[in-house]
Amino acid sequence: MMTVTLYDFWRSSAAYRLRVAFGLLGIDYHSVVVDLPSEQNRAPAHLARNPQGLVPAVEIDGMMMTQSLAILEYLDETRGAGFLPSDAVGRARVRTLSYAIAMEIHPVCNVSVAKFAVAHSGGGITMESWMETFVGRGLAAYEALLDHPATGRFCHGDQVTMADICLIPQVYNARRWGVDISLHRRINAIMAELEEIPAVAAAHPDRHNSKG
Ligand SMILES: N[C@@H](CCC(=O)N[C@@H](CS)C(=O)NCC(=O)O)C(=O)O
Repeated sequence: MMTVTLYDFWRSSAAYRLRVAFGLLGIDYHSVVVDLPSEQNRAPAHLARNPQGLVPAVEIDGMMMTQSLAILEYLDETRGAGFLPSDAVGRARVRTLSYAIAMEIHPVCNVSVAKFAVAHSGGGITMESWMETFVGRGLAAYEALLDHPATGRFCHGDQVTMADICLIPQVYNARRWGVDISLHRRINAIMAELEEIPAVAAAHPDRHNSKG
């Protein structure tokens, strides 16, 4: 069996998605830390893996892959992961939920983006106010999207899908920045179910902080 290598950073939401996925699939991977605070992601060695200078990157099946959602879909197609439902309507819904986080909340709340906004705001914006605004607004919309007959124990039915894999790191970030999500009944119920799963617990950033 070929080794899978995850170019990882403990606090990266996108890398956290893949740690969850590998854990759920029982894929034993080798982790290589790309330290974001010291900008190792901008070093030539990492740019050769991912010209975008972002984590994660994954070496799998003889390829270097980037973009966590593309990798999740690849795992689904090649490993029968069940991260996407078998019906077209279900797949569309799981993608809708996943994109609501990965393409709307996450890019705006990338720490490098938020820091840029804070630095150019003349003191009007703090990291906390930025996160409160965009994570708060995004997860409120997510909670509303979950008000749907297809929501089950998890975001879509009773099986963990890509939507749950996107939700887990986003809730971690909400907690990290003190964003109040206590009234989001559906998100909190689903998170309680997810946190019971050993592979989900094992992927938590606190278990991967090399400085911790
Ligand atoms: N859409 C990408 C997002 C990747 C991404 O934004 N990674 C962040 C960490 S979560 C990063 O590497 N940030 C470094 C930077 O912005 O300089 C994915 O899902 O893989």
